[in-house]
Amino acid sequence: MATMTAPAPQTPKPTRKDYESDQEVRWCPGCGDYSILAQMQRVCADLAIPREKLVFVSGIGCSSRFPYYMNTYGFHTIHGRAPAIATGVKCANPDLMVWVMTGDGDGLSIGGNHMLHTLRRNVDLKIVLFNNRIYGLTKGQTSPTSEMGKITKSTPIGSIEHPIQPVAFALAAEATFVARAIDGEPQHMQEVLKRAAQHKGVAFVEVFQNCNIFNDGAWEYLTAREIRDDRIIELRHGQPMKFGKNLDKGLRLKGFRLEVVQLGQGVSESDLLVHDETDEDASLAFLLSRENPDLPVPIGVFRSVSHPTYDGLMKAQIDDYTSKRGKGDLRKLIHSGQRWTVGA
Ligand SMILES: Cc1ncc(C[n+]2csc(CCOP(=O)(O)OP(=O)(O)O)c2C)c(N)n1
Ligand code: SF4
Repeated sequence: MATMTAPAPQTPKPTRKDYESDQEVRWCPGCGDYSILAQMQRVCADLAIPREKLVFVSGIGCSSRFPYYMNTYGFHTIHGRAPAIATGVKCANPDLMVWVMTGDGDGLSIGGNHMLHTLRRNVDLKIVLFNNRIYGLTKGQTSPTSEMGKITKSTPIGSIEHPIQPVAFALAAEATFVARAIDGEPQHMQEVLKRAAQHKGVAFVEVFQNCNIFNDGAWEYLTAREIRDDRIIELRHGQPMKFGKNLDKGLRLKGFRLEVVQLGQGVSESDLLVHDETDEDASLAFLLSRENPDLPVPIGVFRSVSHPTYDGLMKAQIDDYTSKRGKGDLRKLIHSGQRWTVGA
């Protein structure tokens, strides 16, 4: 008689709710952070990432409250130090997917040095930088992305600092995945976060995020419905760089610079630049990342290349050394060499 085997129990596909914690969300009503949280929860559900494999690490700031709201592992750490702590988490637990959630102040001011080295080392971390061009938590002082001349509580007669461009910074550090999204474009943000999650190596995502209390409308000059199509260009790998309401404008190279051209006036699609996110040479991506009032602002994936990861190289080095020299003995090491006894 044929034996019947019972079908293996099916685990239901997770939903966004599975990734929501029971904590009350304490961001101001209308804050752009809500959108980032919602898209992240959707992406985790869509990719069915097991909750016990996920860790969110943050520094200090409104954005850094993020780990409380995810029903996963998480650390709310110290100002600017999330990349360092996340590096430790990832190196000690290579199976985990580790996200760093940071703000423009947290990640680029006090944490700028840590961010730089994490990016250049290609630690397999996913970094989301909430850029609201202000310090939100401390009630509206200038941040490293605030525009020149900005009036804030810390700059009552105008900021005299030139702002940093987070995407240009990440590209200059040779980050292997660099992208940009907008809080008000949820579908596009999901695509970008999914790509970041799937990237092997450091993934840096800048999100234009509105702080409606201390810097309301900071991105309106790009994102307002009436002008959005003319001010923003979506980068798509392998596609010509077109933009505009009727997709009738494009970008091409003129010498070492980018220029906007109108299609149809002696200019055809074949004259336009074609986006290649896999180009090892990040020069064009860097050109695209530069702020220029004459050019549209790119969103999407600027760069996605494959390099060995820091955590992978570290493990390989330790494994190789251990196979040659055997397992180490920390106690023996500490008690070896010259020692002193400090008397009373
Ligand atoms: C060592 C240290 N210095 C300064 C502060 C004060 N502080 C708290 S959050 C913050 C900046 C937060 O700005 P940002 O990273 O842009 O985050 P947002 O609140 O806008 O999300 C500062 C300066 C601190 N908590 N610790
Ligand atoms: S202060 Fe700004 S960034 Fe912070 S929660 Fe409120 S709206 Fe959001």
